[in-house]
Amino acid sequence: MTAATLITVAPTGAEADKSRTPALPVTLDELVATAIACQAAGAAVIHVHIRDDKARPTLDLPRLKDTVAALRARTSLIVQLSTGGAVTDPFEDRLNVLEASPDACSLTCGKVNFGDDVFMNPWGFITDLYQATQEKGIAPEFELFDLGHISTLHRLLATYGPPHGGRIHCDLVMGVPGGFDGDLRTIATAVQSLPDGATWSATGIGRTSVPVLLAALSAGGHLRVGMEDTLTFAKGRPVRDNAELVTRAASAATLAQRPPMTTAAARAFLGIDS
Ligand code: KMH
Ligand code: ZN
Repeated sequence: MTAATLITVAPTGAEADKSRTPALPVTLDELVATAIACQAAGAAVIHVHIRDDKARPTLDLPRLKDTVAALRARTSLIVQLSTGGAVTDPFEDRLNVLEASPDACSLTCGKVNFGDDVFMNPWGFITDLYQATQEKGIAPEFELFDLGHISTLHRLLATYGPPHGGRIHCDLVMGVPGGFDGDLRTIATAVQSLPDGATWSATGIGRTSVPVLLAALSAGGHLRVGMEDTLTFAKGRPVRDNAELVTRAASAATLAQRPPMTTAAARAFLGIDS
């Protein structure tokens, strides 16, 4: 079991509505302020989705480049850009995200029902994206929403070899209607199916957030939290800001005798240059 806990914050996502969630960081200034607060609270990685001037999700490349630069200038967080985007984003735009040269990116290993929508990730897109990460020296994080995604991950590694950085790091996204349930039994099943040597974090969507956090810590996993995944801190109590979710995760990790990893330790862990 790793002696420290890698905490990723996913502060914005592509789904939450700013008009109903004023604390959601959607401007660059809001995102940078959030990043600074979350690093101070114990995060080492930031999973980034950006919004346009009307707070709609976008994959606009100049904006992504500005975002990467601003986060690097003001924090030492590992900048992980989302290549998942929103369910409506074309594959071409999602591939193009890598042109913003982040440290890391998400790479979802299969399609999944996503509420009333479908989040599309066909094999050809996965392989194009994976090979581009290898060519550009970007560390992928394998996003797993369902058990079949783990089969695809095995196939991907067997076909194209190890990821940039050498670390096979996965994120179990649990509690999406149509994907993994967010419970201990499902975590145990998923984890025993991962490739040898892989490390993993877990995040629980909505009400599965706290159960998944506690189960992941108990099972030796790492953590992802943030307003992309939950807007409720406790029943009837909206999240105040992303930093309070990171603070809670850091406290639980410390209680579990696996305190938050520093950003420098996280870079070494994931094989990302400083
Ligand atoms: N917004 C979801 C459709 C990722 O960032 O890579 C996809 C998602 C996964 O959030
Ligand atoms: Zn995301």
